[in-house]
Amino acid sequence: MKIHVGHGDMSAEDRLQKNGVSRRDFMKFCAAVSAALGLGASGAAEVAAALTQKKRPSVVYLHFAECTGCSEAVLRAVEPVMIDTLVLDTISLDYHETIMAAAGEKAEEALHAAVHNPEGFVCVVEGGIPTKDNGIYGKVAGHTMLQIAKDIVPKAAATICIGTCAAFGGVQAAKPNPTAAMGVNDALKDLGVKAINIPGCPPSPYNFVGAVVLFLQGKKIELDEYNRPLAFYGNTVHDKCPRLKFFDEGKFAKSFASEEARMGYCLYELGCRGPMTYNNCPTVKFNQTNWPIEAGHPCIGCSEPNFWDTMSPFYEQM
Ligand code: FSX
Ligand code: SF4
Ligand code: F3S
Repeated sequence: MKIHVGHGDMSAEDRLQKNGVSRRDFMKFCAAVSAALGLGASGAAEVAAALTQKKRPSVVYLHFAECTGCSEAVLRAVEPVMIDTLVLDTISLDYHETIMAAAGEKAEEALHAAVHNPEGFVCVVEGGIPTKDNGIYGKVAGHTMLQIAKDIVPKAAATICIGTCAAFGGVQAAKPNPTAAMGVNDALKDLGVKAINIPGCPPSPYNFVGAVVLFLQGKKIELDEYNRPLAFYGNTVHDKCPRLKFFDEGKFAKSFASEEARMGYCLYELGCRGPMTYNNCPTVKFNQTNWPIEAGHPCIGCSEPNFWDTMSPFYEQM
């Protein structure tokens, strides 16, 4: 795959430093990504090398039907380094409707230029694609999301679906799914598209950055049957849950207000879907700070296909 070479003489580390990210914080972040990748502390240097390499891939980031929570998860992550600074420095983000300064025709021109960049580009998709009635229920700049996806995604050197909506359809695909919304791989299956899925509603920013790192390293990314990288989605939430010992001992919280809930008992009877959900939330956490179950909330299965239908009613034991 060919990648676009970024401009400017400054090294990536200098640019990060200029944006207030110290070498120490950067290495801490790389260690966290390395842990998410299952490489342990020794992988941090490799991650750092991938993220600071001179060649910066051109990225086209498409928004379809969703809540923009995935962009928020990446852009609002603050500790230990500003992931947005890092991500924006590592890639050349040539088109992103939420954060780009350009609007109207200028935005369209930026998209056109990025897609026709002879060095190639990587496509990131956030959001599901309404497909009913030729996709008329979702439009950007007068074009249906379905048509935009058909035009752009097959031209990309690689496509990453960020979030459950782009991966599997998400909330707009929940029953009765009035717009026949679906994930990218389903909507474009006739075009031979095989996007990498990073589901979660929203997904962990580390899983997204980790996928970018694997891509930059040119490594083969092992995927599960739903195209999720096994590095992040190889275990269930339950497998690594800190409340697992209570589950094994049959100690369950009966209500959120109970003493048992306060003591950290298992949330299975309050509707936890951790046993049937593949994700690395317990080990990676969001912002390395916390995650649903540690905060006292059951896992609702947000990284699984069609979880709005298959995992609900939430808060009821399966
Ligand atoms: Fe929202 Fe992203 Fe959920 Fe979907 O997240 S957090 S509805 S996965 O596409 O913006
Ligand atoms: Fe498993 Fe959920 Fe209980 Fe954790 S809280 S042990 S994931 S059932
Ligand atoms: Fe989602 Fe469950 Fe993790 S709800 S964020 S997969 S704990």
